[in-house]
Amino acid sequence: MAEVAQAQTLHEAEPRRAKDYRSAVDPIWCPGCGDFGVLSAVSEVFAERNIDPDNVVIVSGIGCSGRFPAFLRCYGFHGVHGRALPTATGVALANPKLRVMVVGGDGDGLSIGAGHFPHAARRNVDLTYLLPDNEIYGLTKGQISPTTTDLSLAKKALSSPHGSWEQPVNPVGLALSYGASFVARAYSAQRKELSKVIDEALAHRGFSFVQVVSPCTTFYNSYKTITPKVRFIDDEHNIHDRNGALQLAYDRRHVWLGVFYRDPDRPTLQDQFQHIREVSAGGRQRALNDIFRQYT
Ligand SMILES: Cc1ncc(C[n+]2csc(CCOP(=O)(O)OP(=O)(O)O)c2C)c(N)n1
Ligand code: SF4
Ligand SMILES: [Mg+2]
Repeated sequence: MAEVAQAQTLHEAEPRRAKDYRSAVDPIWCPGCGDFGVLSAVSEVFAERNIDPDNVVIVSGIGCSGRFPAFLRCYGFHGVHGRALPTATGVALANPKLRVMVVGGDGDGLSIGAGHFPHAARRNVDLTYLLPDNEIYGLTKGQISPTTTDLSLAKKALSSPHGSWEQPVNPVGLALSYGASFVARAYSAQRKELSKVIDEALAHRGFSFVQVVSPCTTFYNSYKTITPKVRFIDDEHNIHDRNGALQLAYDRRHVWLGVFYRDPDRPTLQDQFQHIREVSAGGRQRALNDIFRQYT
């Protein structure tokens, strides 16, 4: 009953505050986990935009970061490992009016779920994909992930007793190569910039991808190695130049933060489906309801 009463207050109260978007469930993340910053930034941006929680669906992967929907007061779907993007694509197509956000970690999105990333990006599904990247499998206690760059930071990595010789992937580089229409990187420890980037990602029509560097204090504490490398993308960077964006993404000396690339004009998958609906409705095909009526 308390939940119902709170939900009613949320609809009546204007303007909404960040805490209005938080559920009654408190995160059980470890102290200092970068995901706290990501959660705060998301709820702040929702509040700044006064987004109606009834129109928001958060679809998450499995992992520490995958617990997101439990902590937010809106619709949520915590599905199976690596399948957040196809699930979210279905949600976004079924009701294009919804604001769909996907939250999933580096393991979820770049290991088991890696096959879905290119297709969501190239189809330009209108959703926002936040990838909290801690360079480790946090939930399963510290195995190396596709983005692990420095094994000396991995506290356990019991699955790699002889070290790792695997080249890490670059999430921003991948998103750019896959044809994402909005690509950005943020850092959980740079809260102001993180909120700004999430805000811009939400404002974008199309597939907006944000890698959020989000250290795992328990199994891969990268704050000290990342912080000195941080640089902010300035206005001189041409945001419409994919090749220039790739160069920034693969700069090994620095961790560039901000928006790398944006193409606001590409039709979304939802636009294409709407077009097909209109073309078929205007042509020989009959609406499904008409067909069903024949058999009732
Ligand atoms: C099909 C399947 N395989 C493996 C697992 C075990 N598992 C759960 S979370 C996870 C990786 C989590 O890493 P990441 O996506 O980076 O999230 P983090 O916990 O670091 O936020 C794995 C391998 C699972 N739940 N389901
Ligand atoms: S194990 Fe790592 S990623 Fe998971 S809650 Fe703890 S600090 Fe965060
Ligand atoms: Mg991870």
